[in-house]
Amino acid sequence: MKERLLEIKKEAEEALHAASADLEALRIKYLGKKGELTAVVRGMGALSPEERPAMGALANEVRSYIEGEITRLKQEYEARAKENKLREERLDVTMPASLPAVGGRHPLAKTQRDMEDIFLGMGFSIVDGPEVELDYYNFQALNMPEGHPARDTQDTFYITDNILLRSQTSGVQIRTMEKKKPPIRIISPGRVYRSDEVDATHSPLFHQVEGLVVDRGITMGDLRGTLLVFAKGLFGSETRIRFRPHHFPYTEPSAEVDVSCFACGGKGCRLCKNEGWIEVLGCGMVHPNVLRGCDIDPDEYSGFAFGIGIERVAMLKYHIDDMRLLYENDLRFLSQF
Ligand code: 2NL
Repeated sequence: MKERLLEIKKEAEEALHAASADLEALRIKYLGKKGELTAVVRGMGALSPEERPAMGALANEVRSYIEGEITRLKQEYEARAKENKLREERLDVTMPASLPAVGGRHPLAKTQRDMEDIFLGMGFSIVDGPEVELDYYNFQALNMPEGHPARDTQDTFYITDNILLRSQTSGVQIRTMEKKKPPIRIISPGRVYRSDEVDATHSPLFHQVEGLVVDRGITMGDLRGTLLVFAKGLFGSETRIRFRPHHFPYTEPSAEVDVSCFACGGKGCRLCKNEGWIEVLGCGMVHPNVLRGCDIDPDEYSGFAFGIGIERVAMLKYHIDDMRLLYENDLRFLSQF
């Protein structure tokens, strides 16, 4: 029996110290109700009274040795597991963070904002309106009745006979004149649509800022002064402007406006194609028929209006030679602004 007990002790010792030891399974194997040590102790009844105490002491020693080892090893395992976990989860809070990529404003949005800020500074309000518009507000109210030649050249997207995608933001301004008595001083920035083929300078969707001022005694001098402040604000304080006669059905007289080239100051360069001047907008005095249609008496009030393409200004300012770049959302392009 003594040999058996020492054998159990030795066997348990080896099993417990094996690398893959399952401590709980070994505890059951040796110390459990049906365990090996328990089986030996049960057999002690057969011993003589003289042998029993020594054998009992040895059995107890083996039991407490196994129990002690299990407890010790369990603690050792747990301590090691905790240490590993701490090591794996360690964070170096002094490490430099990887910064998230920061976006920027789109060159078109930036240009529109710059333009808005200049007009806000002159006391204009910004008004918004529908992109799906009635024929009346896009054409008729602007002195372009059915059959007017200016309608064909504009190649408009019609949705029904009298509903269309606006080809200019003027409808917003007509509504303002219908609703509000002068003085009126507004700009209407936004998307406009024309059925153009896509190329380096055309897109079926583009952006415009239109402006309108109506009050008693408004003259072309006011128009010129307003546009000069605008041009200096956008292209630099040295900028000059010039008016060239033109024709729009909704203004009379009408003009196209050039700014002195902001790249060469007017001497002539690649940007202005050696002209010294760059065309940026169209404008004029609001046609009496337009005022009358909004119930504003042209004998009492006068006004001026203008329209500026945002794409064209953005392309000039940022030296963009192809309009399509503005719509492709290629980050290699956009991240340059
Ligand atoms: C251009 C320049 C222009 C207007 C837009 C306008 C609006 C009202 C009344 C009169 Cl409500 N005019 N807008 C005036 C002149 C020019 O746009 O190049 N258009 C094709």
